[in-house]
Amino acid sequence: MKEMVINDLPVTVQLDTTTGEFLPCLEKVLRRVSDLSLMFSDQEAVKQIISMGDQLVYEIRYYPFITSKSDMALGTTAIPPGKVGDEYHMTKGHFHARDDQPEIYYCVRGEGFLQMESRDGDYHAVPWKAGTITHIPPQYAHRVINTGRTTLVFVASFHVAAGHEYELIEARGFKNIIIEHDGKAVEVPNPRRSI
Ligand code: S6P
Ligand code: ZN
Repeated sequence: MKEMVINDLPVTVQLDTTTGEFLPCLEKVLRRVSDLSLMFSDQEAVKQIISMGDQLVYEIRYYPFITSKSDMALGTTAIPPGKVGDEYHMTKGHFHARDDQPEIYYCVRGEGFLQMESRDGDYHAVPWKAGTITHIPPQYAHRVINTGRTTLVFVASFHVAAGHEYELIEARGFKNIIIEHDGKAVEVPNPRRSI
């Protein structure tokens, strides 16, 4: 995240639950297929999509509420519908770098799954729809997948100091992947984990 300014006064923002945009917003990040190239199973599809213009997979908006004594942050993520090969659009997925940092995710639009997995392989895939709120405990990697036909939007609440660690997910992914099969979302074993 960008340089942060200390503000000890209350801050209120207004969220558009259709788009995930909120105002005021301090930072916006776009992630395209090339930013997730190691995350998708179908590497041929990844190469083809990048060569054809590199489609958008999701947008993130952040507001770090930095006071002189605290560092809560708000993030919203909007994942438009789409696939890479048979795999649905999804976030990269990460652990928090600090081992004492949980997070709350609140789905405000769309449908899909929240995958969570601890470092020693305790795996959960929670079906998600508007109104679902999940507490992600410390040291559970987390990834959201949009299996629906509309944009999936969720709100995240976390501490800036939690940090992001992407390496283990880049190296092994989650236990299962979620793909479209005969028009339906199905969970199948991650081929990278069965080697
Ligand atoms: C931060 C929080 C979210 C994600 C965002 C994108 O801890 O979990 O704001 O950063 O949903 O996901 P990713 O895996 O690309 O960081
Ligand atoms: Zn997180």
